[in-house]
Amino acid sequence: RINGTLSAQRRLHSGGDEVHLAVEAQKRAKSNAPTIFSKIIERKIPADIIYEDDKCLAFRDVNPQAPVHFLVIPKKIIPGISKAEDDDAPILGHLLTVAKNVAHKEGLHEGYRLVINDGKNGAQSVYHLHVHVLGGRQMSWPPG
Ligand code: TR5
Repeated sequence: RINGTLSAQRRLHSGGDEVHLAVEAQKRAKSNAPTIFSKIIERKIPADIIYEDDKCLAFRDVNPQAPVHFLVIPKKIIPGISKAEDDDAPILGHLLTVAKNVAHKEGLHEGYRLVINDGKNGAQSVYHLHVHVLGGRQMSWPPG
């Protein structure tokens, strides 16, 4: 109960559930356990996959923040953009190329937004690099 109250207070002061999720996710990341996205790549858990090649996968976000919201992830395990090596440049470029090709296929002809959250301050909640593609509505700026 005390712990519950403390963590609720921390949530209140630190900005919301995304931050709480990000803090918990960062603890899990330190254990190097495979993430839920590894399980999606291995088809151990289902996802709505809309594109796949030998290097990456795109699937719809389970909690969409826009009429179209999908994620593009590398099959190689890179925990986040800050953990990418300089040698990862080709795969990073490939993720962006796939993101724009699938965005086109999804009919996002009026524009869209790409987002990569990193670490606690970026409110990253899954420590397997992913590019969010959000579209189908007017975006605003700045993001929260
Ligand atoms: O907060 P970051 O940037 O790390 O984004 C992680 C994203 O993964 C969030 O937008 C979640 O909604 C999304 N997510 C989490 C799970 C999940 C998913 N998208 C598709 N399928 C998912 N499964 C099966 N399980 C999840 N835990």
